[in-house]
Amino acid sequence: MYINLDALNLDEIADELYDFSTRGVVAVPNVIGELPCSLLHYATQQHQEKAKKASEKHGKATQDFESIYYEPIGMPPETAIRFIIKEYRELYNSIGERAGFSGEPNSLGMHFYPKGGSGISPHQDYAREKNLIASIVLRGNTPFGVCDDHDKTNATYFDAQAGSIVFMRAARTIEEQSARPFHFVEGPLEQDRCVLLFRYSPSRDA
Ligand SMILES: O=C(O)CCC(=O)C(=O)O
Repeated sequence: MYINLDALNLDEIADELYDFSTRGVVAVPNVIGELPCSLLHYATQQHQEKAKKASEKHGKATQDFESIYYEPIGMPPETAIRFIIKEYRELYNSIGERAGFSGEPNSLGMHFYPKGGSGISPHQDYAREKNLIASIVLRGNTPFGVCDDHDKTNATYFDAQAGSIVFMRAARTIEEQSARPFHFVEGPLEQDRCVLLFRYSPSRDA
């Protein structure tokens, strides 16, 4: 297993994410051990040469990373990535059983942030992404920021070292769309950062 389920209290995670008095972000450290994290990082790096620099401005957000997205996810050749896809799907379902959602993650993003770069400024993820978003941190030590708006009002920071999983609420229903968390990765980054991002949108299955 790459994901250490003992590090995750799924009841608590589900309760907190969909408790609308919270901001809807839960970051859990040490979910992926050092060796699996290195294997995953190595496998993810094999995709970096196909990654493209993200446009500097995206809506109101500014961003500084290279990325590549697999939608639908398909079957990447690297065993480590196949394992994490399978394990994350199971984890998504386990949280879904507790939080009343279904579907199957159908987007895998890989983000490569350079050391010294400016990260990504506060933004909400797209409304089409549903239920749950997860960022699996494979490299880096940049805290994960959460705030109220594009100006970082009331910012708080979660420890999100390599090996962490950051879970983010996404809307399960139309009524929940207004509660999508504003989040950011603040530069200048002390270390390179590499993450795997899992998302689900029913529109991608259509
Ligand atoms: O790098 C991360 O962990 C988050 C990326 C992000 O905010 C996004 O893709 O919307």
